[in-house]
Amino acid sequence: MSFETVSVIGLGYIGLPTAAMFASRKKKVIGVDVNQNAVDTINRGEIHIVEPDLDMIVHAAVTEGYLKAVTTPEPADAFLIAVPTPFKECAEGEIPEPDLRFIEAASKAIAPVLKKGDLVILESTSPVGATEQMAEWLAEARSDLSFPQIGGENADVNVAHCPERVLPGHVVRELVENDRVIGGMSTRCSQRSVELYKTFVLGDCVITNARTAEMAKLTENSCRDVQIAFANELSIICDKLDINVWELISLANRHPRINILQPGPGVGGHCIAVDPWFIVSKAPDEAKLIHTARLVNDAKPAWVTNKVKLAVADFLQNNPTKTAKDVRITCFGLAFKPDIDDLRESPALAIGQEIASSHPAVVNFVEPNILTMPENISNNARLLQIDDAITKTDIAVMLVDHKEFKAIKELPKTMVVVDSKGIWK
Ligand code: SAJ
Repeated sequence: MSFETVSVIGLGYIGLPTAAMFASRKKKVIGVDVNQNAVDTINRGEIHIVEPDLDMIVHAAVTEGYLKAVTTPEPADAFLIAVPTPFKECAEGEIPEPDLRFIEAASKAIAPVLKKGDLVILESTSPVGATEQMAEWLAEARSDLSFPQIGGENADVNVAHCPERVLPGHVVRELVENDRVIGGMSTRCSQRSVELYKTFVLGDCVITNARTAEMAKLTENSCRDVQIAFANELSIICDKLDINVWELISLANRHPRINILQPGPGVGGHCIAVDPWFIVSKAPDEAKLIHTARLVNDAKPAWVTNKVKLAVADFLQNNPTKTAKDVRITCFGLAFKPDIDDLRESPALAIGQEIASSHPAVVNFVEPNILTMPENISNNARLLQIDDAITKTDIAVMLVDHKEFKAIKELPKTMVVVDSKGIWK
């Protein structure tokens, strides 16, 4: 049975580009989101997120009539669920537990419009067992239909997990080129999912079961987290031993089998700092390395903040006529990684907030990718352009290696630099 109509539930950083790719291949796509503002924006042919090239694709898809957005699900042949999977609030020191309430809400929302022959795919990054749990929620809501946990190969509705793996900033290209891991709850579920993704995916669609597909995604992001933690730990050791960590890593990386990642102010974004906890919470006694990597990366912002405080103390010692109120600090970068505007879970933002709330003078910020300061940062902060900021800085705190900062050739000789990204060294 072919897929005439595809519905994507959750029109965020993954769901909207995915919906747009299906629409660009002339599938009829119904995008569903609880956010009325997002729905209205998309229906005007515009987008509510920043992602290169996506605006043109969405605009074409909407004006040609292949993509529409709604707030309540409508019947379709395939449903892709791409909603957030955050973790639950927990006390400091406790292991965060995944929060599946958005998957549950999406399952309950599509259940009434499901029909025999439909395919439901969970794309959201999920703890092991979430796809089976989603199938249970669907079965509870629709006792008239059979699902793979009971119906197996002959189920009325097929269910699979196919995690998204695209890198923010490169989503349009990676959606097409990356290989996909397809974890069906039965062989037929997998085969039908491959057929669906082959609408636009040029990479391989590799079949496994749902639990392995869930774990594969968590493994990829945990692997990166562990490797970044190694680089961050090295940076702290090298600081103590008076060694330039960036020179050290570039030397070690000349070994044919070594490829160390780069240290920084910590790990941000909504994926790498979150997903490893989904493994740790399921296997707390076994996941020792993954757990420690999370703690190492989460501790890095406080280490950088402390470096800034030490730099202020040094500055005052070298300038005895000045008080802390006279020290002009500028933080370079607020985003969670270079050349994007995304501030979610950004270590640079956390460091900036801490400096602005503890320093007795106004703190300058430079972030070329945003126009106004985020509301939750202290009043004690102002956004400046690069050139202006450089003339008004005693202590520069380098937090994000944006291309504009890398292009700066020379800094004033008197400027003290706390460089968490090693671009001004
Ligand atoms: N970072 C470092 N040092 C490095 C590399 C990254 O400190 O050498 C930091 C970044 O500055 C950032 C954080 O890590 O704060 C995460 O950035 P990232 O570029 O590593 O990853 P994300 O979160 O943008 O996207 C990741 C990707 N996963 C992997 O590369 C394994 C992407 O493919 C996933 O689809 C995405 O998570 C996701 O949605 O899960």
